[in-house]
Amino acid sequence: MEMPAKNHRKIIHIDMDAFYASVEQRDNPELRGIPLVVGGSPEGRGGVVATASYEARKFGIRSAMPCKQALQLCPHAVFVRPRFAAYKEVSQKIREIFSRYTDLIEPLSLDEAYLDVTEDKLNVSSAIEIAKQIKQAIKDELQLTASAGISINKFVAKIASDMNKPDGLTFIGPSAIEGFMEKLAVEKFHGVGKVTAEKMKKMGLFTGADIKLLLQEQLVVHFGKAGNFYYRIVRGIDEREVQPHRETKSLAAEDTFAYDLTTTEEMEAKLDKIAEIVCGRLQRSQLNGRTVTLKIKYSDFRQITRNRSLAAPVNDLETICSIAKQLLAATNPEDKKIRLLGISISNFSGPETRQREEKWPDQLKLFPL
Ligand code: DCP
Ligand code: MG
Repeated sequence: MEMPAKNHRKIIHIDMDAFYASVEQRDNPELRGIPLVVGGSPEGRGGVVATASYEARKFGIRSAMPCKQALQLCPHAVFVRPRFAAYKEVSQKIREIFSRYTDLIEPLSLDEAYLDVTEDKLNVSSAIEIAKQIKQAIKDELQLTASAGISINKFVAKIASDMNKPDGLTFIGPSAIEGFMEKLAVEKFHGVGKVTAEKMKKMGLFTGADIKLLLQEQLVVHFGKAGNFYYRIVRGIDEREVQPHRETKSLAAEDTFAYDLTTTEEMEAKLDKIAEIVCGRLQRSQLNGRTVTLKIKYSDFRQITRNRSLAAPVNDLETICSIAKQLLAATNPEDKKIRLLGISISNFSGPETRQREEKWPDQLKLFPL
């Protein structure tokens, strides 16, 4: 197998196999080896499939499908409700396993993460070997399987992890990348949603090779800023870094009232509650903010915001509450009826704050439950 050259990064993307369903099958032996659907109930409306065991996938059952349809495809499938706390616990444990090798871990959801192992804490050096060891640790310690994709950038590593599921390990080395990208169908590009994929196909763009024939300017005309990304990615260029913390720009809470507020007393009582929620979130995220913003929506739907920036960042309830009330007082609140109040804190400094250079979002996942 070809090894990444010294000047290349070593990126691993790990994604758990049939995550919720595998945890259920692990914890409930009677659910093993059978078509299992985790999600809403098949009776009634609105229930959707969060995920299905590989046994259920043989019948065509997929994430986000209505449970009713899943039941039609496989009448003997067993349906269970999700247990998010259990999945969160597993998620923390897999992150602990990752952290044995690197601190450059960028979780994308509970069950997947990018790892930059260009330098690894245990001096294993080979990214393929690290991926093998991580998969083995997940098996031994958590009785679950994961699939790994290994390459020199995030984009290719992510696609690779999906190629040999379940329990897969796929390495796409530097010299294979261009050919790989040329063959790749546009709907497999993460970041390209259904709508964009349809648009591309209408333009005769079916694979990376088709996109490669267009000039960068043409791609920008058709796809906006994303066009620049497509231009580079079909050439195997993706310099996005593995970002250990997602930047949180602001934290906010707001409340729309069942009836319009007319007295300062009522408004302040609501602000107390809203401030409590915002502060709780700030403190849990270990963030301090310098700017407090008050949002007011009136009964005629007009909306205003007022903010104040402090000399030093804060996260204590008393300060935030008192600033919000001062901002409110300055708006002559009793002159109008108020239907919504909100408080947001921004301008952070704290361990989570980092400037992100990343411009291209990873595919957003729908969690319809
Ligand atoms: N999920 C969800 N709704 C979706 C997609 C996913 O609730 N539309 C949840 C359930 C999945 C988990 O997120 O178990 C992880 O999503 P994946 O896309 O990684 O799917 P799985 O891990 O279930 O299967 P795979 O083996 O294909 O990764
Ligand atoms: Mg998964």
